[in-house]
Amino acid sequence: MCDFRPLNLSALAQALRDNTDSLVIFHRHPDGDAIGSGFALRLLLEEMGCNVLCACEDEIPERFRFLVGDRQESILRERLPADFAPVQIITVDTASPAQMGTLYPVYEGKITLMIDHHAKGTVYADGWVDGSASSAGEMVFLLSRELLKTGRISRIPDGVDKLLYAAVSSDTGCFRYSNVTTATHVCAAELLAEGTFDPAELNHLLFEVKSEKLLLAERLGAERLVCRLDGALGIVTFPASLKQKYALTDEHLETLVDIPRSLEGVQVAVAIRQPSDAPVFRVSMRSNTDIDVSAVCAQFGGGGHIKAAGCTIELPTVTTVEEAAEAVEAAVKKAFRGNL
Ligand SMILES: [Mn+2]
Repeated sequence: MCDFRPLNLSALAQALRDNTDSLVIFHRHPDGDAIGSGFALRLLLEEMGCNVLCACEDEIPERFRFLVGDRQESILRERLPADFAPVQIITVDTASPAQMGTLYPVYEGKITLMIDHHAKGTVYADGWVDGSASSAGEMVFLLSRELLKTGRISRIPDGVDKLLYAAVSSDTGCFRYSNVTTATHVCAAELLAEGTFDPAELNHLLFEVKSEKLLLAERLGAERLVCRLDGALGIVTFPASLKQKYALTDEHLETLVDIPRSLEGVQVAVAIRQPSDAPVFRVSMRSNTDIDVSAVCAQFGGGGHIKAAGCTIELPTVTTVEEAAEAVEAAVKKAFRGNL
């Protein structure tokens, strides 16, 4: 067993090295928080004289491309320059080694620091973990101001505040979720204070603009919404056959869970999608009350936050999305007998 040191903000800032070849890693299937906080940290480290690249198991989804622009063409490991040999390796928004995919075995034991806001993770490096922070973006925001205050950088680099606002806004559902605190709003206010970006335009791009395919996926999903447990459990299932019929990608199916989540009376919202013909089912779960859906997902080896969690169901007894839905219903019942 390795003992990793928990660090606070000031210790983390001091542990950052300047003028060092560095790599910033964030979790696979990257979201706005991972991309925003990861690329903001990259710019901060560059301001400290580091040569920095970002890496992830999966490419940046199309809808987040506008955040990164031409800063880095690809974040896939195999696309990094062959002669790039980082000695400072920092992860953001990455709660466990599994979330790094194949990057982890490559960099195992070499990860310098982790910065994360997931309360229930597997610590794999020295670092700053704060389960009360809304997002990794909120933490990197505090880091950016600490670096400025202590003279490690003389200015906040162009683009950092917009990336951090995008990160915080993404992980809080545009400041609507229960992870929003006073500190989150203070962070957002300070990011806006410099007037370096247009928050209305940014939130429009993050939350309102949808591709035709995404709208199609939402319509198909809404038609497949079923309720169980007297309406307390809402489930949308999406089989591989439907995905193939309409030429949809996984990216189009990532927000399906918002459909049952918006239905009146639903306490636990579930989306179950089947990425390919194989009997493997990806489950997203949201809680509209104080029900801990990470405990439900843990029954299938998954995890996450109390109100937002996920897992993969891959069981010999489950071969269809309908069977996966039954397994989820049983798991929800088991976890909350009497409370639903
Ligand atoms: Mn996050």
